Amino acid sequence: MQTAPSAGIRIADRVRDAVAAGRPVLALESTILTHGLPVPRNLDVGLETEALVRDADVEPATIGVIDGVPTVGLDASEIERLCGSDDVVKASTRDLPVARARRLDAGTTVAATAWLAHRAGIRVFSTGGLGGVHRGATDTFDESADLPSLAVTPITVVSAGVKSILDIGATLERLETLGITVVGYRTDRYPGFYVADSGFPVPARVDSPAEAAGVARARDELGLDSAVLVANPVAESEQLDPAVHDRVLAEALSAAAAERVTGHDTTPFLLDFVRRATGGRSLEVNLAVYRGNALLGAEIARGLAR
Ligand code: PSU
Ligand code: MN
Repeated sequence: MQTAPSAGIRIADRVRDAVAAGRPVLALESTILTHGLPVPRNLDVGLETEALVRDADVEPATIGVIDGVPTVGLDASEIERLCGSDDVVKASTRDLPVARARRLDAGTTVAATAWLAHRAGIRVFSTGGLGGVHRGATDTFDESADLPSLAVTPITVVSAGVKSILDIGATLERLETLGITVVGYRTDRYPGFYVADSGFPVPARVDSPAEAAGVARARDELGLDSAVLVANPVAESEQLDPAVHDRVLAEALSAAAAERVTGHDTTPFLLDFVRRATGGRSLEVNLAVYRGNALLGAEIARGLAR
């Protein structure tokens, strides 16, 4: 059965119009709001990030699921609804059919958001940290669906790398295997989210939004279906103290093991543990990183729209 590219998805008129007119649009995810940040800060972040993007003359499109309907371009009241309720689930791509059939509200992960954004014709997406390969994945097989999804979604994703709660080396190997293009933004080092340098190199670097847009355009010209990941490090002056980082990380990992946290609960559990154990400092870093990624994503979206 042939279906329209956006069948089953609700796209806000302002987003549809901007895409149709070739104006720049930036997709934003909602799991970062529903499962990555504490209430009520999550709502402020959701709305402030949209404002930041609008101030850069780019149309923001926060993506999530309302009453089962994947929605590209949530309005303020819908963002508020997702940020304020305990009944909101976390939806990666495979969860969308169940959410739809049961009319659930859901935050969408990077995997689901990227796919929905692409279906809506959006070319750039900013997030905080990507999902990746969990530590111990050789036993658990716990690798985020973000990775295989990005291999088949031709979009540009701005992130600050992956958090060191994951196995960063294994994540980079999987990105290579999956044929996903990775470039460092003004760096030769892959960032570790809370810290500017994860200890691993990036295969290539770009030094301007225009250069990042050029790589995305080249991907399109080549007809490749994979994502371009732009890894944007936190400023060294704003990063989490590496010594604090290493100590808290070890504690978080042993707490998760002791409490037998598994599956899609793992990432929210570890993030919350790190936030409490750093007295909220990790949260401030998280927000600085996310703002930076939204701003860079907006600039790349403008570069692509030109
Ligand atoms: N990493 C973060 N913050 C987050 C997430 C990841 O630092 O909020 C969220 C993103 O939405 C990401 C998802 O797509 O968690 C990955 O979850 P999983 O590992 O269950 O696929
Ligand atoms: Mn997982």
